[in-house]
Amino acid sequence: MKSTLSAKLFSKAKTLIPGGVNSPVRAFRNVDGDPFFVRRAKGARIEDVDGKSYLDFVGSWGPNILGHAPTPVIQAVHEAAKNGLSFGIPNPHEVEMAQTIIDWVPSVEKVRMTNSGTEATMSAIRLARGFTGRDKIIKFEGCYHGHADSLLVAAGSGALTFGEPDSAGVPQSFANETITLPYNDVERLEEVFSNHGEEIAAIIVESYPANAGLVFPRAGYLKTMRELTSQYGALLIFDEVMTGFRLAKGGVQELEDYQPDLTAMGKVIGGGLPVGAFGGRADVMDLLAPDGPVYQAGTLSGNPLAMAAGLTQLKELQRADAYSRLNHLGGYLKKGICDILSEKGIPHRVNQVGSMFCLYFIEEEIVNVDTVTKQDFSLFKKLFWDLLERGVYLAPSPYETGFISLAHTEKDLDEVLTAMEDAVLRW
Ligand code: KE4
Repeated sequence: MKSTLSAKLFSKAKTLIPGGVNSPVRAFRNVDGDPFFVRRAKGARIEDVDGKSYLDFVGSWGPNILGHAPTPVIQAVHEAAKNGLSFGIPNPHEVEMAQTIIDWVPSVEKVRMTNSGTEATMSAIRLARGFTGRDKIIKFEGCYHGHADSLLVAAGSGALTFGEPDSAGVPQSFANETITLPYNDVERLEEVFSNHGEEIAAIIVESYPANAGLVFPRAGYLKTMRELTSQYGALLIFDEVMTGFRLAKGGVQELEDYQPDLTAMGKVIGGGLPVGAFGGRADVMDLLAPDGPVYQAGTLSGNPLAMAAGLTQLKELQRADAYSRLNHLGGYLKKGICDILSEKGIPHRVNQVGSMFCLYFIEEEIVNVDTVTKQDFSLFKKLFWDLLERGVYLAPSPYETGFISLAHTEKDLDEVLTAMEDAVLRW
């Protein structure tokens, strides 16, 4: 390993922190390498501790929709910090954030803040079980909803009834309550409901799955989920932790025009600070403590700094052209990548919606995670390192989605495309 400061830090980190990281994906295991360490970031660029700078297409996995360290957000955090860092007592920012989320996401009538996306999805599932009095939930292979036990469950051998733990430490008894199905397979979904419909508390689904790259629901798939959950008295939970406030003010719900019963949110609404939220039908949300029997809590939930950061970021997104600009930049990058790889005759597919994109080295339609695993991972890995060398940071995993921010310009995207063309020409 090169004797860079990043390398030295990583060696030290591995003696102190499991895997040297505070979240597994940061360890670069999916690209067989070691991570760099960041010193600072501004706008579309990050700088590592050795002074090398990169155009960033990860954006802290979604929160940084304005780019890094946007001045209005930094100022808002400074101002809020002067008045105190955390109270554990209601503060005005929480009311303004709740009102903003309810205004932006029509299906949300009441909302509660959490400190992460995991807390949001975990709490939404507990609430759905409390509301329906049922235990089973349905999730989909390739969808990631954070690391709560009920959600770390792969499709078991008896996928129609029992799941299998997807992580050590998850009891089989927990996995038994999670039915994991292949995504985009409407027949399997209908079969589960006809056999177990009365036992199912909820479906939880990434509205656009973005943890197996970026996968789109087939026509009618979300409609079927909505119809089956309504028919059998189960709840539909949209996990919009990544897509919410990013693809549109109202997230995928606005684009697809389906209303879930509950929505999990996060990332963008924290402006880069720790945040999550879950909300939806008032008659469901009212079961939460202290009014109702479903307990849920958090010392730092709704803390003033994350609220100030998130509210300021959302205000910036109300600029007239914010989402049209993000959509334009996403389409611009997709076209450029496809032109380069088509010219070179390399099988590929770019799934892109708004400012989210994923490059796959496979040509067929990406139906679900099974298709994703068929792609040429060696080409992905080669491209990742070739671009990093040229100052472009893509997500260090073929299962992650890329993010463009309002700080990116066409000139930045041209820089990426030039780097990609230069790299691919040498393959
Ligand atoms: P957190 O608990 O990491 O805040 O959110 C969990 C979560 C929930 N739902 C969706 C759709 C998510 O994508 C996530 C977390 N996203 C990953 C990136 N794919 C976070 C990166 C990481 O794990 O370090």
